Amino acid sequence: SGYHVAVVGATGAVGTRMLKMVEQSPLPIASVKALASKRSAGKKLPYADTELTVEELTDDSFEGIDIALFSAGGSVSKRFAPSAVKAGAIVVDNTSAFRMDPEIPLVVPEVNPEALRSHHGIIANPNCSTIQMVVALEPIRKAFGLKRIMVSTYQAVGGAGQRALNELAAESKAYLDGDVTKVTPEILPVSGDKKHYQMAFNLLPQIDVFEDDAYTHEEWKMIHETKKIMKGDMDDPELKVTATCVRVPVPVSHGEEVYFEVEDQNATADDIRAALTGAPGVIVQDDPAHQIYPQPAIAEGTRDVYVGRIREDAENPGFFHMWNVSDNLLKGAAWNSMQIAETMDAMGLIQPK
Ligand code: A2P
Ligand code: 11C
Repeated sequence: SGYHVAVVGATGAVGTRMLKMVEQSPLPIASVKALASKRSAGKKLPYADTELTVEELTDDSFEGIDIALFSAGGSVSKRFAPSAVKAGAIVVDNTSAFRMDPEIPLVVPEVNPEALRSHHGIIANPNCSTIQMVVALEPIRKAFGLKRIMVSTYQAVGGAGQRALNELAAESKAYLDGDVTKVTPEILPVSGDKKHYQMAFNLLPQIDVFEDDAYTHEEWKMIHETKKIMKGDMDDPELKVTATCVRVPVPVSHGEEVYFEVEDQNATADDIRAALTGAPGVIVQDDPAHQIYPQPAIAEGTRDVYVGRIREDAENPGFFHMWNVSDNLLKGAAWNSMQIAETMDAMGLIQPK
């Protein structure tokens, strides 16, 4: 016996990695179903030493399924997650469809695993840029209290999906061949928005659509998701968060410069470094004398959040800077989702049927 698992969006940038996370999980896995749109039905995907045949997602896809990992966009989750719950599956949803629903836990296992206990069948997986930031900030909040976060992100193209990665590759090649205009941008910054811009050898200060207040929706997510995840602790005073999100021409792994204020005015950079050393999911790479600091090219393919460049702000007591990097498709998505399922198993909240 073991868990029957379904991956919805199995052909995508996150879905293919979800299959890897299932394959590498220590949980007993009895079967795996790869679901995607009608376009991909019949396509083969590698799994362990065999392959899976992609099936079209329908309301009947979840019979006998214990764990359903969703990453096929918010509208697909809204439409099909209820069918999965009805069939008795636990849904871990990697889209923004349910994150702000007060009845639905929004979980990063290193930060707020206890929130899993109040689930009603659906668990929301936060946005990638939120996840890596809260993993790095939670040990600091626990030790010194946290008053304020000001974050600037350097986000990888893979966050916008496989088609965005293909666009970056095509533009980069055209640029190096001498004429980047040979490729017409169609996806970035946001596939559904009116204008599209060159990403190769460029920076785009727009991730997701603009809100009325001139913040982008990605920035909105970092602000509100962080509060929902971190303020689960009732002792925490009001936490102030602001964000600026920028897309950089890196394929995988987001970087973040996090400027934050702690409550304990006596804390030093050494204290912050000590609190992060050995913290769950965190690896400190912070040795300026030897030019050691986190980098996307090194983080890609791994599950941890790497933290470095920790330093006191020279002019504002109680304020610090740190730089963190994590694979946005793993800890930011596929791994955090599977880790939620593994944590629920360890907490006795799920078991194979
Ligand atoms: P498909 O390959 O059949 O289009 P990415 O984030 O990399 O763009 O991947 C999106 C994933 O979501 C893909 O697996 C895609 O499948 C899947 N998907 C998109 N629309 C639907 C839909 N209506 N029903 C099921 N899966 C969908
Ligand atoms: C990006 N953070 O880098 C986005 C991708 O809410 O799950 C993830 C969007 C989300 O484009």
